[in-house]
Amino acid sequence: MKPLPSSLSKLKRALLTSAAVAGVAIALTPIAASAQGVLNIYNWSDYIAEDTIKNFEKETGIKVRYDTFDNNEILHAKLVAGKTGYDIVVPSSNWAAIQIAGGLLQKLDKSKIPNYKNLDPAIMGSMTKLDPGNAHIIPWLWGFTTVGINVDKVKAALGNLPMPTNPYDLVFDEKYISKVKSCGVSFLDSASEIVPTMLHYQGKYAYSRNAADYRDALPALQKIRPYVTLFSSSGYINDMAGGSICVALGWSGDINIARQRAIDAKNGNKIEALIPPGGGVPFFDTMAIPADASNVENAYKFINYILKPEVHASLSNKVFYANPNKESIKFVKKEVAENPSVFLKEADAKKLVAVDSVPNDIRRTITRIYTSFKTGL
Ligand code: N2P
Repeated sequence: MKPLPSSLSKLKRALLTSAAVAGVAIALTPIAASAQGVLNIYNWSDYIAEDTIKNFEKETGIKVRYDTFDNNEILHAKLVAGKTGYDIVVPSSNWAAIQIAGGLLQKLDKSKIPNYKNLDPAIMGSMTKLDPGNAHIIPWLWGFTTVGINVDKVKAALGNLPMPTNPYDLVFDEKYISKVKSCGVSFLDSASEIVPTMLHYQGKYAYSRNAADYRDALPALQKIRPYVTLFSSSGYINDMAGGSICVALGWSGDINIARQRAIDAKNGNKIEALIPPGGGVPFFDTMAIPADASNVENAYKFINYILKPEVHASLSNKVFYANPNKESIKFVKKEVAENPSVFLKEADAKKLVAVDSVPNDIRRTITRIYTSFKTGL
């Protein structure tokens, strides 16, 4: 090799020396930072406390990217398309069942989740129907699809008509919804929430395998369609809090978030999540690791972190959904623990429809019925 001209070789020497000196820093700093790596999470909107991710990052050195969705259909489509780039996803258990069958979620190594022991065995037992052996999914939070109201606005809109005993009448019975339309009615924008709830209202099994039950639900849905003023699965929280809608077919915790935001804003809107006396339609949202996740070890660290009693409690305290962590209850604020639409009284819990999954052909029927309802076509 031709010797380098002396000025160049001096420069090279200088570079090598400074690299050797700086090398300690260059070699160690980035490796130390990236050794902990990253974690990509895809969760529901309004479903976490402000400090959950911050504390996890501080505790582990892992850098989190956190994205949100607001219905199962969106998450499912992403998982089916593949290469989501996510390491943690949070499907409802009945959707997870389809994803498990399709090989889209990893089998969990429970030895990597020491806090698994904190989970309530009764809840875990009920989940084995959809995830045999609790092999793939760990519950995040749970709640139910129900009706939220702005108490004074609904009273005013109903006029002489007394409040129905069954809150679902407010949204599914033309007699009521035609009245409350004047103060704004919002429905969740999700086929798998609206259609099964209508079946349940009609006295059918919410997860019926009989396509005729779904076809029968369509005329009832079409009848009330003109009175639905908004379809929303997340924005309705602020609309309720602010008073631009007075009735929402929504999720129990979200309605309680709206209640809290109205209290904090001192705007006089009294929001209430109603508990259907005939039982509501519950959901269990669950943490899972996609089959093609890149940061699996970090995903385990996150699952284990969420299962710490004080962390799980902090989620319930913030978003008003019940958690499945039996050790967390002592960290749940008294007013949240005693809110009957968050941690249901036993009599109400018993009446909930047990979560089930439906086969693909029924899922397609549900989508068709919903689209036809929503678009009027
Ligand atoms: C999050 C609501 C999730 C409940 N805002 C529905 N699975």
